[in-house]
Amino acid sequence: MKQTHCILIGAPVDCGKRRRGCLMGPDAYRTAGLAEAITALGHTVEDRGNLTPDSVTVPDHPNPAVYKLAENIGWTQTLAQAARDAAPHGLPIFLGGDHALALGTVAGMAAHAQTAGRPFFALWLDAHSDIHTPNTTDSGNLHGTPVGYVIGRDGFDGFPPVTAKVDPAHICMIGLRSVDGPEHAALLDMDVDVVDMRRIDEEGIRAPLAAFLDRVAAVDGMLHVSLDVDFLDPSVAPAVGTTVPGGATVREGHLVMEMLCDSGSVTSLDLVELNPFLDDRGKTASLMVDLTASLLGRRVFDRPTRSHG
Ligand code: HAR
Ligand code: MN
Ligand code: MN
Ligand code: MN
Repeated sequence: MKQTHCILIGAPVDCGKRRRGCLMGPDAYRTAGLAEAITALGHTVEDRGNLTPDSVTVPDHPNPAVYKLAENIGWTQTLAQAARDAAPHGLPIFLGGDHALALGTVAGMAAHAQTAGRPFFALWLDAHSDIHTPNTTDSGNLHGTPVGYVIGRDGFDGFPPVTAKVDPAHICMIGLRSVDGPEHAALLDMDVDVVDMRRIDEEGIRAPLAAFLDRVAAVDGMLHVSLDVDFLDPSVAPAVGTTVPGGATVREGHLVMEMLCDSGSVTSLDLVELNPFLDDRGKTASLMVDLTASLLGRRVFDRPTRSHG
């Protein structure tokens, strides 16, 4: 793939759920050699270090379960701005941090796409659909809400207004196997392309992804990829608080990344939910680095004729 300037942005967000440890994620990716893997592929890397959230104060939320609302709002502001600042200069890679970081990163990248006059798409690689609102979540964990926020659902009072709402028809979710009742109800009402594990079992992971990538390419869309560790099976990626059995295999993960690379459409990436405190000798962090390398062009064996079509 063509030489790319990769901008690493540390987002040690740990307020999107109660189990602590994702704040160590950015440094685990650095320790696992993310920058070195990228430069080995001929790209350039700029590490902007770790961000800290804006400090905001908010009134109590009507849903008493909601956890750390102010901190989540602060991170959303900070990361949306960081995304907009970085996007004109290269490919931002957001090093999480839990998935609450995507309220900011996706909102910011969508705003950038709007300014650039290009359609915006998002690929959600996750066991979960993360389409709650602060009103519908039982757990109160806001890492379950980023999709709800960026498509403009109600209930995000106090958060920055979403200036560039993401069209649900421009979202593809792959790997789903844990969807709450209110999320299921919301998804039935909209055109999100839901590729749950059953569809992967029946159709393979290639066909639905290829169809989505063709839609993105047809309109020269900008594609944001949000890769949640729990997309992968916990046997290969144990370092996550919300493991769900029956996830993607290592090879499915690499195939997705290789197809994304071939598409040439990816303009930003989140690496989320890594909890290094739960890892097994760094194996999850290393796998996430390897998957990122596949997205950026690492190949075992290149055939000039290979494509996703
Ligand atoms: N749906 C559940 C909840 O809202 C679990 C959400 C878990 N989310 C993540 N990210 N781990 O996908 O509490
Ligand atoms: Mn998630
Ligand atoms: Mn998840
Ligand atoms: Mn459209």
